[in-house]
Amino acid sequence: MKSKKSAQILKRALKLIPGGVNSPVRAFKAVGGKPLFISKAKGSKIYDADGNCFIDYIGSWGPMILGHAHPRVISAIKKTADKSTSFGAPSELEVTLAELTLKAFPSMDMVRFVSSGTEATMSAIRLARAYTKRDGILKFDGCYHGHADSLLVKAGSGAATFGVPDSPGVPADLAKHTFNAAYNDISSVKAVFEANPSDIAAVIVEGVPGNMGVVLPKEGFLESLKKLCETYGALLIMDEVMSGFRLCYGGAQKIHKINPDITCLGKVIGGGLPVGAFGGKRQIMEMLSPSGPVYQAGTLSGNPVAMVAGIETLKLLQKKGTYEKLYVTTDSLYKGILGIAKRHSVPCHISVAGAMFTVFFTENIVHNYSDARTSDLAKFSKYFTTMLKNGVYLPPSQFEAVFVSLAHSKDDISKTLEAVEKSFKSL
Ligand code: HOZ
Repeated sequence: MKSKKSAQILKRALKLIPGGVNSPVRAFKAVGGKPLFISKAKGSKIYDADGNCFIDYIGSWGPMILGHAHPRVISAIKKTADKSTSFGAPSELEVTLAELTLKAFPSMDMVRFVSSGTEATMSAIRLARAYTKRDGILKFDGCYHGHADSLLVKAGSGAATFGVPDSPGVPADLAKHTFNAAYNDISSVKAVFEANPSDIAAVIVEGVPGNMGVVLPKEGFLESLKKLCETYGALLIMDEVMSGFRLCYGGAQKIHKINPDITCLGKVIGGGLPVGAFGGKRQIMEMLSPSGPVYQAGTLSGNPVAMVAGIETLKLLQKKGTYEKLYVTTDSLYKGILGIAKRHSVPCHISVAGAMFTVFFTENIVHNYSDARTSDLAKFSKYFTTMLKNGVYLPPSQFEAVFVSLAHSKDDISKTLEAVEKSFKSL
């Protein structure tokens, strides 16, 4: 595999950008490699600066559910951009995307758009604190909700990958308001509530965690969480930034029949442009400025180009058979991997949620972050590296998810499985 151009760009980048990248996981450090610099992507394929072509299973970490550069999304973006790329003033497109979002998530009466998932969760926490007049929040070890200070406590994703789950720079005075519990362990949640009965403003949980790798909620876990929140007067915030339109059109809350007080969205809702959203019950949302006193704002919030990319993506996702196709493709891929693992006696557990999954190199069923950490990270790095050499671009960390798109063809899946065969043979 040629990598001369990527290496040259990296050399320039390292002088100018910390670690040469604008988001840590993509530096490939966790798998002992060097990042590839991408030049273009189309459908299921991504191309780097040296002209190498890969079957892409990162999909920009979730948003590219239709595949890269879908013609309808691109044409809508171009038409909108012709009318200016930003107004800093309201446009009808925001109302259209709000209508689509609220219809998909009946738990929300109102929504506000922001520019990233981080902004969505950060604002949701502020709102919950204001609404309940409490400071505490409860999050789960290994869950990642973006990089706002209150949420960078025992966090997953890049924070877990790089061993900084409690990042320096987060004031201890703030972090002390973040309580932690073990995912899927309702008794650990109960214990926090019992010790702090009137301190917790909100419990924040990923719809289906994808940032310690994918981990499925145990039967009844989310329901019990909601009940505990009600008992103790705390809000339930479901972070569906990743799971929102990926598990199904309506997210984890539709599948598990949960009615959260606030929902956070991102990724798919922006069709690959920077969009986040948070929404919930009217009496909570109306506390937001300018209706109420809780301040939250953004120059690029509701950006017209981003809104139209989201609108077109959601419209295409509503087509009959869309999710069934995604599930069939995902099933054929992960079941194929399990078969290969069995043939080569590679200990392997795969957690699947809709069109995302994680291969853990462990015999344990992964129910929480400490289970996820039993995965053999050296095996993961070897797996990643062989897959890349054989034309498959996977997330470069054990604590992330593989994202399947509508553009992945049967041929992509068989080529991917051929690469898995080679990779597992060498593990
Ligand atoms: N934190 C993101 C995955 N959960 C990675 C974002 C990126 O590097 O683009």
